[in-house]
Amino acid sequence: MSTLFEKIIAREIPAKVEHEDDACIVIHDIDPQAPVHVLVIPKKPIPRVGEAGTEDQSLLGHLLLTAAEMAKQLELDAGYRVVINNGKQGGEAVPHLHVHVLGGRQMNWPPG
Ligand code: DGP
Repeated sequence: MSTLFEKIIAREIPAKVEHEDDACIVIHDIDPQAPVHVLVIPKKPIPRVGEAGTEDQSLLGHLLLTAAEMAKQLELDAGYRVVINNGKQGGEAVPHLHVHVLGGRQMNWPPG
């Protein structure tokens, strides 16, 4: 069964798309936790970063570089946070790897 994000990639479920290329899609989060909150999602359905393999090395790099590019595009010049939730205790709700990019407000530490 395909994940929610596979359905968004296939345009079976609508989303506000900020960017798309051969390897990933970037959408605005439906429940934003900051004024800007986008998700960088690989088209390859890797469940979580802990299940990525060495064959995914360049894809993982691409996701981070895309996250930084999105932050520039969305004018997060004052700073931003990049987050990957992994597994249940990590707070991962959708079992398809995604990189959160959050900005537009002061981020706190430690995170909740
Ligand atoms: P995580 O907890 O790391 O698995 O993050 C999943 C994120 O996905 C969460 O911030 C909310 C977002 N999300 C869940 N359902 C939808 C949806 O249907 N559309 C969009 N755009 N985002 C969604």
